Amino acid sequence: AIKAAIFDLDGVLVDTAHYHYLAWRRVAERLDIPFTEADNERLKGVSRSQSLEYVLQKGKESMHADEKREWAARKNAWYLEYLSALNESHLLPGARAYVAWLKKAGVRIGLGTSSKNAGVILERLRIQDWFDAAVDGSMVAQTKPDPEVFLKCAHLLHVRPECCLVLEDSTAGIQAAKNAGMKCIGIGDKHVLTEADRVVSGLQELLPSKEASP
Ligand code: B16
Ligand code: MG
Repeated sequence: AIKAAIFDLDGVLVDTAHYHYLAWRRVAERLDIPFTEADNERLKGVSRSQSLEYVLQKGKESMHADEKREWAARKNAWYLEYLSALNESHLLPGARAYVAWLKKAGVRIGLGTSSKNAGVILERLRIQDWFDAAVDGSMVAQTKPDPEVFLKCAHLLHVRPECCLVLEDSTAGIQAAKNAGMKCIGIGDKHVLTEADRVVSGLQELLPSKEASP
């Protein structure tokens, strides 16, 4: 039985995935590297530094470590610029109701995100108190698809991995959940998120009117 639900942040609880896309596209444009929606899909759930490596590889661009740090910082500054307008209205449909329903059913709630900006985002959305445990990009050594972030969260929740359900919008994140031995529901397009146990278009589809139990 499912005892804990671990939520990804960007693209699952809040619509920040689009801001990441805008910021990376801006980086790619400045570096004269083509950047498509499909490229963006590959960056979802992946850490900032690994994402930059992907963009540079695509452009066959080599760069010194210092310069990489500058571009990563620039991307984050642009991303934070987009985030400055963030508020509770940016919570994705069904997020609040689904979490409330799980809590009522006695399911523990975790956060498993690659983002190092998670603190700011949770604060802006005023949802810090939703989580029994939260693990973000500053607390792990490996990025998704490595299972570290989800295993660490399960450990903090005192729930065995096989009793955890992960909610994820990215291919890398779904692979991370499966690598952790967890169940995973993909949020998005079922033709893209083929490795998930099940795919829905949004959390609202998981609400009890349509579902019997977690
Ligand atoms: P930051 P998630 C991930 O968050 C994003 O999906 C990914 O696009 C981003 O590069 C990564 O966080 C790192 O974010 O630059 O804010 O540290 O989907 O795992 O919640
Ligand atoms: Mg995500």
